[in-house]
Amino acid sequence: MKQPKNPAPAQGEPALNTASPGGETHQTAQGTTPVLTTQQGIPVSDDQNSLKVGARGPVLLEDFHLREKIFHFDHERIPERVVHARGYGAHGFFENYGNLASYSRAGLFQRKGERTPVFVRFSTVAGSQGSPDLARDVRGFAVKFYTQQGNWDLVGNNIPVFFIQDAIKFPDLIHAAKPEPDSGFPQAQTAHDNFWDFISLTPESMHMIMWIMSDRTLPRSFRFMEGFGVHTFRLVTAEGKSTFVKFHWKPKLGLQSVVWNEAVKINGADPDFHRRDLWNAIDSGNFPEWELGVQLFDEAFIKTFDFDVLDATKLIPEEQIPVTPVGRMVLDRRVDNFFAETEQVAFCTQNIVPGIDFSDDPLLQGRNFSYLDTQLKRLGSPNFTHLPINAPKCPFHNFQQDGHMAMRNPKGRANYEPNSWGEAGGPRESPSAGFTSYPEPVQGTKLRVRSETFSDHYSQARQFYISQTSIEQFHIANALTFELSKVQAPPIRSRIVAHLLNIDADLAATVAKGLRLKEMPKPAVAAKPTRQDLKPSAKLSIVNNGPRSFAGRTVGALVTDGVDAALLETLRSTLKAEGAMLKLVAPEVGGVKDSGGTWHDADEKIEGGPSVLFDAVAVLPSKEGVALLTTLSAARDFIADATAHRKFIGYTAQASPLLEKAGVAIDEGFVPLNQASDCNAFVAACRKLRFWPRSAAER
Ligand code: HDE
Repeated sequence: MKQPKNPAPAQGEPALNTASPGGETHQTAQGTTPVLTTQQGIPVSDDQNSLKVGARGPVLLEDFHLREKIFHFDHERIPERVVHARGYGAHGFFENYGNLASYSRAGLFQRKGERTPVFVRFSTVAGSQGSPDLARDVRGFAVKFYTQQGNWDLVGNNIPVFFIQDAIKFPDLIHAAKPEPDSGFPQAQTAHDNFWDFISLTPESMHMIMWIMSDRTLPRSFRFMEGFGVHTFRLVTAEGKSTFVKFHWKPKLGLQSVVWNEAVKINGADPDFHRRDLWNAIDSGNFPEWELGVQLFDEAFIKTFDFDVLDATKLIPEEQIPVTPVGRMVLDRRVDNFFAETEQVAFCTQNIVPGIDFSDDPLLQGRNFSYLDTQLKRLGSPNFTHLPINAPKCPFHNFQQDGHMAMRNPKGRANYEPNSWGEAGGPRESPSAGFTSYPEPVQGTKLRVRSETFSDHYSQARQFYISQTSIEQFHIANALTFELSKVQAPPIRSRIVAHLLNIDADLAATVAKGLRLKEMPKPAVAAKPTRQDLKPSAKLSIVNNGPRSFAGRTVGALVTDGVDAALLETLRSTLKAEGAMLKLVAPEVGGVKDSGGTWHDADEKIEGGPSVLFDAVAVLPSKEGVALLTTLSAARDFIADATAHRKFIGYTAQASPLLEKAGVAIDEGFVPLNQASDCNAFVAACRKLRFWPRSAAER
């Protein structure tokens, strides 16, 4: 092919500069580079200077390019989501296993192996758009399925229960959790008076409180967390048979969380830790994957179940109704543009397709009103479905027209029906293919009341707590003590301990001691006494449901010039075989020369790559290199933090002066890496993720 006369500059090279009296940079269109234009398509000659009277004179109002550019910039922001403002999304597909067809007529569940495109957005709830990723918070797990019968939005969380039972309490809950209205802080934290004041007066939240004080709210990454539809839904067959269902997402790589001290430090070192993780995983071809599972049950189960399945503060233990996998979801494409896709995606709980239906859960019913309303506010027009990320990927036809930013309007004369224009008259109803609500018989007195079947607020909170390993119970007690230590009003602290007494006496005593409560309160008045007969459920623990391999995880290796070439090579290949990654952390980002003289670019400079960013670490300095590292506080912190966070640490004999300087005691979580053959033992240890026995309290 003939080269253009002035080829476009290579990537990373600046475009040609042309001289100017003011010395500013002008880059002019060359070769195939497009010419810059205004929104109206008018070519721009100079994008560096506004139109003035003389070089130093006032700016002219007729400068339409300046005005258009600034006008557009002024209007770049749309209101952030009132909750779940901070989020990150990716595209992928859902692949149907084929075993749900006898329960639902939904198209995506009919043909085995069929793939349905999806867009997923993960989020935190309380923080604003710029808040750090590792706030202690529930994570949103919202999935939009672009099915052939329209969009189905499963707008779930990474926790299977919720704080409240009735949507009317949602504004109060969120007001209490968000920054206090007078001071405007704290950001992205529940550790403040208003939140705990509200909670102390809302006993229905106690089950959720156990979950949010657990490590579930500190996920290591989106890839290692479960998702839940939370509410009871219905599946409906073509013959009209209904089965109740709860939806679950199970991560292929197992569950994993970070510890609190680590979370606090990650927020400083990399506030984008979770979004970066998702981006990098997809970018490197390690596509995150979950299985969609269902708990199916009928009226007969509902009659015998201990709790009301319409109460979103309760779950159904998997021991009672097992989770059946019905498909898998793979996220294999990152967004092209964060705003267009992740920010503008508009999930709506009321987006369901034929074969799926709602239950009477009052929280779900309230949500069905809220989501459509919030999208109008956020996206500014009832035409938000015209945005590509929100538009169905199946054929769709209706007579809705006009409004702000309408990209599609009906063609021809028919914009109503019934009409008598025959073929040209546009779309018509379909009693057979169309959505029909399950004809649930409903009758009753109009009442503003909470059902008595919702009144047991403590039994499942206790069940969750006793289902945790002692490590996790310790973390829950620490989290409660920390959060309540930030509460200024002592009566609020006591009221929470009073609720804990209805959950577990030891937990209440530990928190009371941690807060140094002068007096143990009486247990909170309970609408129903706590049942002591609910058995632990192993699926509720993260530690019990961790990975079996180190796949998808990362080792950070601290290296210097002279790092053992064979060791580094073997460590890299052993990790690769495991499906894990190696990142090099060096005194300078330019990299290091190994013992064989080969150059290795570093991924991080030591100050920018603290050990909190990795799942395990390896310390591989040369004899000369370690002398330098011992003088660097970041290198000492690297070791001290990895030790304090109970990580596995691979180390060479040459690393000893640094370990000594960091003041750490060698234990079985430290794996010697003296020769290449030691790498297997190190990676095998890493599969356990943490060496918990390092902390006496977690043994
Ligand atoms: Fe939401 N929720 N929510 N929520 N929610 C929103 O919709 C609301 C609830 C959840 O990534 C808003 O588009 C009410 C439970 C996720 O874009 C808003 C109630 C669960 C997302 C809203 C709840 C969720 C939202 C704000 C009580 C888990 C983010 C912006 C009845 C099952 C979706 C928006 C995304 C977002 C209302 C309770 C999950 C205001 C009224 C329970 C994952 O409409």
